[in-house]
Amino acid sequence: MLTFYSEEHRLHHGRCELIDGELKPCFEMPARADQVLARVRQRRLGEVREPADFGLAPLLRSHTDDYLAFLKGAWARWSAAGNSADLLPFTWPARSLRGVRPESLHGQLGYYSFDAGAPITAGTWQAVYGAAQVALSGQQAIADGATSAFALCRPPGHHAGADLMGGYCYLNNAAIAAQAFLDQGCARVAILDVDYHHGNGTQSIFYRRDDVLFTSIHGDPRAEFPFFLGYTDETGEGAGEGHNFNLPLPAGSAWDVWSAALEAACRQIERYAPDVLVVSLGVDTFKDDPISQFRLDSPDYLRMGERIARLGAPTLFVMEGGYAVAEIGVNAVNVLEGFQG
Ligand code: SP5
Ligand code: ZN
Repeated sequence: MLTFYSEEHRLHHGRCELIDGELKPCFEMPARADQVLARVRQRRLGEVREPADFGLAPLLRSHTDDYLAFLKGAWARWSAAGNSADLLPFTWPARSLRGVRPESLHGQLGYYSFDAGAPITAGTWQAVYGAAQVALSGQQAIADGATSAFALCRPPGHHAGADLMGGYCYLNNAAIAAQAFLDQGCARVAILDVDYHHGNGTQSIFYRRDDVLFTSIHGDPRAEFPFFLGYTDETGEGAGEGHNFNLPLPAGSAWDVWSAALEAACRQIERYAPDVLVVSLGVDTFKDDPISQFRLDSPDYLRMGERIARLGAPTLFVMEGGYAVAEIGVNAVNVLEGFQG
């Protein structure tokens, strides 16, 4: 399997996030991608390629132009005012406030985010742009006839909405790739999101559409981030009705419970008969993940890949979460090796 990877991910390295009332070093760090790349090479998964540059146009298919302009320009506005610390939001337009777009940088930061988990640093735009190009390069490889590809994206993307960052995510790499398949003539794309957290951004981008089936297995949002989306009664709207399928699971879920949910998701995907499959591949379902509550073990990821392969669709794997850094490479590449058989 071809892997796409860019060194530019390194330009994004947030300093801290708020965890249990303390500022702790960001769990979403460059070493994550390094570990995955090292394992890809160690297992000789296949060639590792630099991404091509498809420009901004395919990003604008899933994100608004004002949001992209904000993301691209935020650091320059911040540093021009004499700042060098990470740029973090602290006020949001929650209920009873207005969804206006203020002029100030911090007002706009709240307007374009849903949590304080997506710091903007000097290199964030370059890194997130690079990650989107990595996803698009994987998409292109499959459009050109490959049966699978791995987009080793960092930062991750599935929490990012059309004009919203959060949960370590800025650009929705999986959504951007899925939209590119449609724009190149695919009629139906299925997205299977196996990250521990609900892919709220991906769901929201495609919620009213019937050309994308979104399925997600995740920690029950009644108890887990992102809390405000990911419930079973979210089934799609308008033309999208019946094309959104959430499978929340309780804390402590291990492979027996998780694999039953995977089976249910796979049946939906089989019924939809997609032209291609995009997998939002988070491995924060691992038993020793520092911020998550499922209990998958490393060999379970081989089984996961095997089941996904039985769907029989050309498959683009897009890296999402996974914060047990020492094991992230083994777990992610196990899915890919399981897929290859
Ligand atoms: C892409 C992705 O996986 N994003 C996840 C963002 C999660 N942010 C919220 C983390 C809250 C962690 N609380 C853990 C408490 C441990 N004592
Ligand atoms: Zn996650």
